Amino acid sequence: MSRLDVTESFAGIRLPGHLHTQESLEFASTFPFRHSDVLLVTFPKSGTTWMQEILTLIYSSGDPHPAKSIPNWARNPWLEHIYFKDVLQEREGPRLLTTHLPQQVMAAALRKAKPKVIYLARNPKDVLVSYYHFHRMANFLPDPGSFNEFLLSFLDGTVHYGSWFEHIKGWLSCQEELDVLYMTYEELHQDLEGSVKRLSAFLGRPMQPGQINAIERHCSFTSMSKNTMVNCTLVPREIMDSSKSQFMRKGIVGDWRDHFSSQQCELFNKKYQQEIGGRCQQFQWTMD
Ligand code: PPS
Repeated sequence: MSRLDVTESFAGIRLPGHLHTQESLEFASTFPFRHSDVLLVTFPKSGTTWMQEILTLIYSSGDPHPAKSIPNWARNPWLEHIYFKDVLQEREGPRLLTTHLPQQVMAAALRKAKPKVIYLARNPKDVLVSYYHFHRMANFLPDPGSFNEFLLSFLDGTVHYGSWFEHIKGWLSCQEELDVLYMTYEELHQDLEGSVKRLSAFLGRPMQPGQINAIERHCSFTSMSKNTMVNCTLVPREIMDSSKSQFMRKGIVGDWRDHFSSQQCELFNKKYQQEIGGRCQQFQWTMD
């Protein structure tokens, strides 16, 4: 385990060298997708792990065994991670894949095979808060500084994985040309059963009521917090220090209210208005 202090630059964004190399990023951007693939796309801290778990359970027809015995990075691997090639080699059938990369990096590869894409978004204020705490515990990310310093970097788009605003605008722009389902973290919170039904319809995987109940049980925050295949407690402390913050931290909607001052809120809302305006009106989150 190395390269904790290395930062890679790719397509104008910075990424942790612990997880990525130029070669792994290049491989992701030219990945030969199959039409049967399912690609989960998120900006970091948008509920990736939650959706990976739900997708695992949809494809196991509600059987929690794979989710409890295989780490999420092996069953829903990130295209851009160093280990991706090795994990993928053993895979057959519909492949569940994950990426944090922006649309402009992935668009060409996706246009060819048109796999199913699920874009999961979250209120960017909660993303920022979650990302800030993640920076405190993940030693492969830079020191976040104060919350205010981190907020300014987030607004500038200089945090690792780039600008949240560019990420969502890019992925929203391709709804005509790709087979994409847009969902939100807030929607999963509000109606997990309805969200699973929407997903199963999109994926063409009909689910029985008992299977949906099993997914709801296994994918609750409490249950996932105890699952060592997703809660990162098996990651050595020099890489992720759970004494500073937990990976499965709070799992709530609106935690930003306990972090933002009114000035920070005003600054954030101004940027949101400039960059996003009415683009995300279909998403269930509030900026005030
Ligand atoms: S990462 O590092 O990008 O893969 O992180 P990601 O999985 O996208 O986001 C982590 C946040 O998602 C929360 N989480 C959940 N919330 C509710 N229910 C469930 N089951 C769940 N699983 C993960 C996790 O707690 C992180 O959010 P915060 O706000 O930090 O608690």
